[in-house]
Amino acid sequence: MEYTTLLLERNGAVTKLTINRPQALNALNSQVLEDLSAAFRALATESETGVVILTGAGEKSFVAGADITQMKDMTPLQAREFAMLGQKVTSLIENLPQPVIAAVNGFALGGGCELAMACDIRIAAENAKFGQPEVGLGVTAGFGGTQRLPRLVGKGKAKEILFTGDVFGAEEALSIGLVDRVVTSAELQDYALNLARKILAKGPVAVRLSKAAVNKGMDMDLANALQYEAEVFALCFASQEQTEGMTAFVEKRKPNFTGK
Ligand code: DAK
Repeated sequence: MEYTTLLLERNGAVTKLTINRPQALNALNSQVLEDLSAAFRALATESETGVVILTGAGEKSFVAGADITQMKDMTPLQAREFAMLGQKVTSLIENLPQPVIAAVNGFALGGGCELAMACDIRIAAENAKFGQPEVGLGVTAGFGGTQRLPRLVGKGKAKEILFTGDVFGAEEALSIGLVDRVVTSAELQDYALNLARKILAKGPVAVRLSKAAVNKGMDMDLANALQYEAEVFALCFASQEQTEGMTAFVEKRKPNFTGK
């Protein structure tokens, strides 16, 4: 499928989505959000895609936030619709069965930071810049930032970031747990692709269930989350993958996973 504001590239079982509005630093307007929503809905049922990489076009920006030009004259009802569209996209990413890697290639501000936070793993180029500058524009974060940021970096740090609107670099993002690794700009896309391939070499059913267990478990109390983990673990024993993985170990060979 063709998208107006997205480039979709397939590299074996890795699908890369590139937000392609470099003239506006890949800011999220309604069209980008509609395209992302359609793309992730389609990917959810695509068995050929094992891992998704999300990045931004150009060398300067992942996503410089929601489109301020579009938001400027919104009515409260339009703002609500816009926030719901952004939240739909972030939820689609979070609930996508396959892992999603954000390759953050520059500015990840406001809605851009929120988009990256909805992904499973964040790899940042050393020139990446993060922040939630919404308070400087007279609004709160609207695409999940007030909820996902404290879950990633803790309540105090999240409040400091949300109250000050400060922009900070990749090393600081790494030190607070907002990103998982920092690499050079030149290495970023290959690093993300190799990480995707490393994941693809493992059991796809187990990887998908691991994502569900972490995400759902984080929203439960520990006792229920552990019960959920046990159910997910049990479910693996209904897959061919578990038989193949364990048989391969016993036979001292590499497993041949088929995703079943
Ligand atoms: N929206 C629209 N256009 C943007 C943009 C943005 N967020 N960011 C950059 N651009 C455009 C610039 O206007 C400029 O366009 P032209 O003037 O060339 O036509 C082009 O991209 C290049 O940008 P600059 O010339 O400004 O480039 P610089 O290198 O000088 O500066 C910058 C880069 C990233 C520091 C700067 O562009 C900047 O500060 N951008 C805004 C960053 C920002 O504040 N982002 C957060 C946006 S607020 C909600 C729903 C959603 C949200 C909140 C509430 N609800 C409904 C409750 C989300 C809010 C946000 O994300």
